[in-house]
Amino acid sequence: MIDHKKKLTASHWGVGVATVVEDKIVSIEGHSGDPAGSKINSNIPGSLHGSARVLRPAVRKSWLEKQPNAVERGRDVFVEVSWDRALELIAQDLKRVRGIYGNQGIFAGSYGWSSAGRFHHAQSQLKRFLNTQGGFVRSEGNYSYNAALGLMPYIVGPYREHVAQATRWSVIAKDTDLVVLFGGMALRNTQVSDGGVAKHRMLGNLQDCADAGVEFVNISPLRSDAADVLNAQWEPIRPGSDTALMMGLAHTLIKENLVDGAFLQTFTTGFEKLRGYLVGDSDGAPKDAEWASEQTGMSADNIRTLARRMVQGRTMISVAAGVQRTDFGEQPMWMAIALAAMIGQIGLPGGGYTVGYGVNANIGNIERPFRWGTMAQGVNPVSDFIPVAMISEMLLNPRGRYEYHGKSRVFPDAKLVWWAGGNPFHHHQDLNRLHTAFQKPETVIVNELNWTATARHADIVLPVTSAQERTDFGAGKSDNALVPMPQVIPPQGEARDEYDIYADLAERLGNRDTFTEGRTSREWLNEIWETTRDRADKAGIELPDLQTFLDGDVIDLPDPSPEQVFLADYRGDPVKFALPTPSGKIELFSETIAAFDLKDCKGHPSWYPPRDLTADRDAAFPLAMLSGQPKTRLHSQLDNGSYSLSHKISGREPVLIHPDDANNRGIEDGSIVELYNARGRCLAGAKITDEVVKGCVFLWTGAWYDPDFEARDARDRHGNPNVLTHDLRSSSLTQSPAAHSAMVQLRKFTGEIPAVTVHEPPPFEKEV
Ligand SMILES: Nc1nc2c(c(=O)[nH]1)N[C@H]1C(S)=C(S)[C@@H](COP(=O)(O)OP(=O)(O)OC[C@H]3O[C@@H](n4cnc5c(=O)[nH]c(N)nc54)[C@H](O)[C@@H]3O)O[C@H]1N2
Ligand SMILES: Nc1nc2c(c(=O)[nH]1)N[C@H]1C(S)=C(S)[C@@H](COP(=O)(O)OP(=O)(O)OC[C@H]3O[C@@H](n4cnc5c(=O)[nH]c(N)nc54)[C@H](O)[C@@H]3O)O[C@H]1N2
Ligand SMILES: [Mo]
Repeated sequence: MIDHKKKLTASHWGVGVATVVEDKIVSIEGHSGDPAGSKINSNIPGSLHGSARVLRPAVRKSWLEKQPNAVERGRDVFVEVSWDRALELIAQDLKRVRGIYGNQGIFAGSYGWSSAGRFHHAQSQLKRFLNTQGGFVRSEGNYSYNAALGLMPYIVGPYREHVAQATRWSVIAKDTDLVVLFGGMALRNTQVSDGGVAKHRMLGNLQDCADAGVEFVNISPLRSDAADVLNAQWEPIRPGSDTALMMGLAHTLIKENLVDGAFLQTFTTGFEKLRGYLVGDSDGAPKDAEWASEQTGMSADNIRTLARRMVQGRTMISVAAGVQRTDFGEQPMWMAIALAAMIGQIGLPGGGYTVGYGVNANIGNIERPFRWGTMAQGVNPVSDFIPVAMISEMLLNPRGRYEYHGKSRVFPDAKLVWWAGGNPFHHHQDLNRLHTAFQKPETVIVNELNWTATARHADIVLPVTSAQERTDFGAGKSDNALVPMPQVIPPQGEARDEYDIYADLAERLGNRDTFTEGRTSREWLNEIWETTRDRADKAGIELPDLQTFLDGDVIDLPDPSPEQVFLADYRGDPVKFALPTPSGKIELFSETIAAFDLKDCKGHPSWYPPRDLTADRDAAFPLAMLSGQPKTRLHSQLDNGSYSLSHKISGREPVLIHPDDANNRGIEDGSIVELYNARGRCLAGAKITDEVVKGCVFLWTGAWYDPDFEARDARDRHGNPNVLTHDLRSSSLTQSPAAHSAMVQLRKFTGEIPAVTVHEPPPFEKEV
């Protein structure tokens, strides 16, 4: 029986059961069907009802007064206005920008995770609306695994399809002897899956592997990147040195005659060229175990021993997505595939490689049995786009040139920027540079739940409903469950559904029906549900009507391929299942990439040390800073919720520091510290622990950026690592973000500790 005081809700981190008292969510419990529900849910009540909520439409004062440069974006005060006024301002400005610059003047790449729910998806709604208004410049790719998306088609095939075919953890438990984890497989990250996850299976699966005697090696600067149950051997290497380690392993295999020549012959192309580089024929520098030890900090003996172990039994090589979110992040993936090919177990149960285990809850666990219904976004009449991580680059260099996949392209000139469902002042690197770049457009519009730094950098801020304030249905992109998302509470303040906002805007622009097709949001939801129902029917599964579904419980669907083994078909028949690469094989040398003649990505995997390290070796910024995903929230979402706050140290994000690095600097556990480099500085709370390798500090991403413009370098008071990261991309091949490659210095903060201000709303003024 469903208790009607309690209602289901879905988020990217799982299903929750909300208890509501007087129209407020007071708590959210896990769902009984989930063996390991996520505590991230407990951020929802505090954040939805928190003081940072955007409650009314607001306009930046200088922009409203038509003196847009009077006060910088990000520092200005806001004037709250009526919905009528806000929509009229937007309609007029859209007409103005289109009239002068055409739709190429509108940038609405709008990257970000927004919330779960098939219909009220922020980007889809914005894109559909702008498509009915002549289009917009979009962005391509993501911040998660962009180097993989870009590289894989040249060398093995499309990344998304391949990772969906990852060998199942149940197969690993049965067939694998050794799993070598580059970048670990952080259990904390498997709380999350895009669109939702109804059952958290990962801990159970890892426990099964451990019980079956599978051995794990965790090659990562952070010990806790491997779950405790795995009892993994820890090899803490220097960040950004994985390619060198893999080369040392490969060199050992070559030297000791342990390479599977028959596999290389049948299934790959280009090995001889790579071999020439590894043994030093092509550049006079053999990439042997001693050389690799220099680069990585792992002993040469341990490298050789690991290489031998990898050919003794069935070995799975896993590369975490974080490892490719680095300078030259294409290389460790390519080299991992080369290493797996040399071992010769690709396509065998439990052997080969995977890039992306742990990037979400479902990789290697489950897949959807058929595709869910979706709201059509229509066609974008503007074909221009930018690679997603070039946002600052684009704003600062309108009409400038850049390289991308061997082509020279030209940046658009973005005059109006619209962001819905993402937080660039969380996700982008080098935030001081982004702050400067955000001064460039004529108009910035942001739809938000909360007064994030991005909202504070807007001219017009629209308050939108949260997933709990509207009716929807949840279904993760890689999950096998359908989750009712009935409206749980009324909208807070004057927040509105984005669909209704765009319908009214389209009306002001004279084409409401083109956007709505005459339907209400409930009618659209029904349409999407009916499409899902039809597809289920074709798969032999009966689903109820929408209302019955919304009144009911989670619907679990079957797993389409529980025994999946990645590339088993290719191994079985390399002609019939030829790979979609130019040679039809795994390309250890790519003629296509070689022909691009790039400095930062050659025709075969190559070693490039991280950029900050070569620039600042032994110099002012000796510590490598990692900034992985936080255990206590999804990115920056709901940062002012109770679970997220409970881990902060005096209100700052914790930074993990090795005891030796702390002692040298007189830092005690719980001290407030200042991290800095040539790009910026921030405060954080010291957590001293030997789970992080000496020489490396780890600052979780997602603390809302809180710049103190009166302090040096506009020091962030809160602990946002992206004031320190560079926004150079991985390479000119894929132009991917490289957040994990940054060098910093650290000291105890002795000044007066400023209060964190970003969890409170910005200053408002009345209109004069
Ligand atoms: N240093 C460093 N930086 C990183 C990373 C890293 O490892 N290190 N990781 C990168 C990765 S992998 C990613 S994916 C990105 C994530 O970057 P984002 O996806 O931009 O981060 P989120 O915090 O999820 O931002 C989503 C925003 O949408 C808002 N929102 C939620 N629901 C709705 C809605 O219905 N409508 C609207 N309009 N808004 C809504 C939330 O309040 C939030 O502000 O960060 C990247 N940045
Ligand atoms: N709780 C929670 N879970 C999440 C998210 C979240 O925000 N919160 N975000 C989700 C998203 S959008 C994504 S894309 C995934 C990201 O999933 P991943 O990309 O796997 O996660 P990261 O935390 O960036 O990196 C994993 C680990 O890689 C290690 N690492 C970093 N650089 C290097 C290196 O050069 N070499 C080696 N060997 N190791 C390195 C770090 O120690 C880090 O802990 O997580 C998802 N899951
Ligand atoms: Mo991501």
